[in-house]
Amino acid sequence: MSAVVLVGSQWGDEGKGKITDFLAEKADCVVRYQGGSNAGHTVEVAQEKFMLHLIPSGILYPKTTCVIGNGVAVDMEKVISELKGLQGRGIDTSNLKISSRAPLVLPYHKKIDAIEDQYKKIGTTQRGIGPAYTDKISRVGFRLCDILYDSTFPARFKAEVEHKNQILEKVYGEPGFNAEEIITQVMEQAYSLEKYVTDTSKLVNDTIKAGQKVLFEGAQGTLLDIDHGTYPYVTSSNPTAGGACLGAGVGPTSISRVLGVVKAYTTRVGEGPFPTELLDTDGEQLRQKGAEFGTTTGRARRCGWLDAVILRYAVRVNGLTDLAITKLDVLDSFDRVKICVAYRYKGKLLQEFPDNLAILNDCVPEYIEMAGWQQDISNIENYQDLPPQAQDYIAKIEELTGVKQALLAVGPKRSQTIVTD
Ligand code: 2SA
Ligand code: GDP
Ligand code: MG
Repeated sequence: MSAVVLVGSQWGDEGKGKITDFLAEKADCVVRYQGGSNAGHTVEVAQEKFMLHLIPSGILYPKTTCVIGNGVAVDMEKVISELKGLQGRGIDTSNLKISSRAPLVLPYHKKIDAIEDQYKKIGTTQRGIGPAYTDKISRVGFRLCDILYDSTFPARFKAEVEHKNQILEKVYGEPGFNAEEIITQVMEQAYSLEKYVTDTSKLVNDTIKAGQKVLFEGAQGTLLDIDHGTYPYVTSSNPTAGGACLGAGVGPTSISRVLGVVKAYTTRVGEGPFPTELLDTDGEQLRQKGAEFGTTTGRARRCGWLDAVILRYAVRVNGLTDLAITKLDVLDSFDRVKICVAYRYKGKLLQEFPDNLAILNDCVPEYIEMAGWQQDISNIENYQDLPPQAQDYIAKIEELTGVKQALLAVGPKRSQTIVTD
């Protein structure tokens, strides 16, 4: 049995797209299980760069089935445009499957997201993700199967648009939507995607039972998880490993490995606490060398040193079995690098990641400092050829987390990946 969950161990943008693409060569099926078009997963192959948002990062391999699972918030307009973009670049997208049960992101969700973020100040991507999941939980959402197979859809949808218009007009003083227009629009979109729509839980379970390899591709990261993250500065889904079971419709007994993708330093995009954030030239150096700008929105990402308190927490809540460390090359030019090993809070040393943001805001990182390697490592192909300081840095991460590294990325391209296990 081989079903691997790949999760972001920090605040997202760890390089999950790159690692998924690398592993997808040997996978029969790659499954997205949560999030939506807020995600931005970058895959670079030779001179080509692909930015994927809803479509799994296995799509570049024609033999790999790519699944958008029932846990993903599906914006049909975005799926259609992403498909067109890939097809225009000669990518075979016939291997895509979309869950008939996936909740839809509808035009009013995007508008509500943009309006509400003005006072909630989470710094969302404004892709309608929070409002779409809110409707799912409130049981007023719509799924692809509702549009495609249920004749009561137009009437139910019209009533919901009218309800949303009341909120938009009366609460926010904004114009509402023309129900007839958006009914026609969403029905056209759903029918144009119908050939991809299926019961993906059955497909994924059958694939696992047949002894084939399935890779679950997490979006965002552990600290953006609605249950385990830095609430309320989180996304509205479960990027953590448990989310793969719910968002793909598989049981936990199917999962054999949970690979945590760890960026060699830390970044965050959006608001919320960030203990190791660097507001100095070191932070700027990480941002420029690491090209730390949002893949979906282009926003500058906040940057800081690696935080082992966060990583230990990620090991715990995801049950990480091994690590894929990425972007080690970004640290190449530093003469010394730091790792946060604990937090100091009101004179006490905290080893565990706090639940409360008031505490987290007052935590001061306790750092260890290590020698940098000051050498370009982006062309190194074997682990033994890495400078000793870089090997020490990795060994320290393994020691602090208690988890071994299996993969190492030293550049954005597929070829810049070292298998170490
Ligand atoms: P949302 O839109 O409701 O999910 O926003 C809630 C918080 O989740 C953060 N978030 C992300 N953080 C990192 N990367 C994400 N994807 C894009 C990328 C982000 C971008 O790959 O760079 O382009 O800006 C992502 N998606 C959501 C978000 O910043 C909020 O803090
Ligand atoms: P994801 O959301 O986790 O898939 O990550 P993003 O694609 O949003 O951001 C990661 C960025 O780092 C992308 O631009 C990748 O091409 C790039 N990247 C991934 N791995 C490496 C690496 O090892 N070194 C460098 N320099 N860039 C990398
Ligand atoms: Mg990203």
